Amino acid sequence: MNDLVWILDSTLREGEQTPGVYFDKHIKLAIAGLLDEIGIDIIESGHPMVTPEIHAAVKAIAQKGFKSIVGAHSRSLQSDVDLALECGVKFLGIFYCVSDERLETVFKKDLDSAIKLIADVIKYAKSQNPNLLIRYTPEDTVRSQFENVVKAATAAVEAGADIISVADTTGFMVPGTSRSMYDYISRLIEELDKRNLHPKIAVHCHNDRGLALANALDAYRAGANIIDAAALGLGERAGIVDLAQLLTVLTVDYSQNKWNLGKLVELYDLVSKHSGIPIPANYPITGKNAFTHCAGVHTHAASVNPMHYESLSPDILGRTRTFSLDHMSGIASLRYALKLIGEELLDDAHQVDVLKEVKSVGQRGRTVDLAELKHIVDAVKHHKIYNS
Ligand code: HCA
Ligand code: CU
Repeated sequence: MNDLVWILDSTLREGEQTPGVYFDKHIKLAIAGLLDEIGIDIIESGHPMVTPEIHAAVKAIAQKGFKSIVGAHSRSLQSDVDLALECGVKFLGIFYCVSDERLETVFKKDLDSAIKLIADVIKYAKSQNPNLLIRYTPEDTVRSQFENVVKAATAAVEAGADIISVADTTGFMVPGTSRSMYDYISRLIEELDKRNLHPKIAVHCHNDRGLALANALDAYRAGANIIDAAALGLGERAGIVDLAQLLTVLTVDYSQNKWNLGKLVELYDLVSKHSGIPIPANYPITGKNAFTHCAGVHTHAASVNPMHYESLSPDILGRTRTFSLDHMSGIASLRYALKLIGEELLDDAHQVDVLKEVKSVGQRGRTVDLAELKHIVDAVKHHKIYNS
C-alpha cells in the first residue's frame, strides 16, 4: 500500500459536469482557496477550451500561488494544450479513449495512429514546459481492451507522461468480482514494471453503482498513488468519489494524516449553495444527521458514552454530536436534553407532559431542537401554573 497518497480534487472540472451546475469565477476561486487550505495536492480547475469564462477562471486560480498544484483538463489536441499552458497551470490531464469500439465507431482511427497522436501531444506539452506534470487517461480504461491500455500507457510514459490514470468512467467496477479495481491496478503496475516504467498511478472512480469509494480504496490498496474526488461527489450522472468521505476514511482508517478536515463543512456548504445540489440529511460525514442520535435506546446509550452508537467522532470534522427529539424519544433522551438547556430540575409530572408534546411534534414529521424544547417547557410550566 502506498503511504504517500495524493488527492486530486475535481469539483471544478468533473463537478461542473453535473447537469445544471456552474460556479462563477469568484466562487471557483473561493472553492479552490478552501481546497488549498484542506491540503489537496492537485486542484483540477477546469477545461479551458469549454468556455472563455472557464479559461479565465483556470488562469486566475493558477496564478493564486496556492500550495496545491493547479491543473487543467485537455483533449489530446495541441490547441487544448496551448490554451491550458497559457493559463500557467503546472498539471495537465490529457484524455483519449483507446477501446476498439470507440476507435472504430467514434474516432475512426486504428490503435497505432491514436497512440501516435497521444504521444505527439504529450511530447509537445513537455517541450513547452519540461516541469509540467502530465497525466494521460485512457478514458473508460477499465472497459477497454487491456492490451490497448498497456500499449497506450507505455507510449504515453515514454513520451513524457508522469501519471497514468485508470478511469472507471461508467462506475462499472465491483470489488471482489472479476471486475475488481484492486486486480486491475495490480495488473497494470505489473505490466508497466515489466517494461521498466514507473509512472504514478491515479484512479478516477464514478459512482453509478454507489461503489466509487470502495473501488478507490481498492485501488489504493493495490498501490495507486493519486485518488480523484469531488466535493459532494459531484460529476457526470451519479458523480465520483465524495471528497469528505475519502479524506475521513484515509485519515481514520488508513492512518494518513495530512488534511485539514475541519474545513470540509465550510467547503460543502459553499459548494452545495452554489451548485444548487442539497446535501442529503443522511449523507455520511457532511449530512445534517450524520452525527445525530434519535431513538430513545440510542440516545440513552450514546449520552452515557457516544462510542456505543458512533464509530467516527464528529470532533475530527469540527462538528458536534446532537440528539434529536421526536416521536422516537424516551424519558432518558428528554432528561439529557433538559440538562443541556438548564432545565434538569423540572419535576417528573412536567417532564411527562413535555415528552407528550415532543412526541406529538415528532408525529407531525418534525424534530424538536433545543430552542423549541425550551418553548415547550415554558408552555407546559405556564399551562400548569395557569390551571392550578
Ligand atoms: C470526461 C471523462 C472523465 C475523464 C477522466 C480523466 C472520465 O468527463 O472527460 O481525464 O482522467 O470519467 O473518464 O472524467
Ligand atoms: Cu469522470
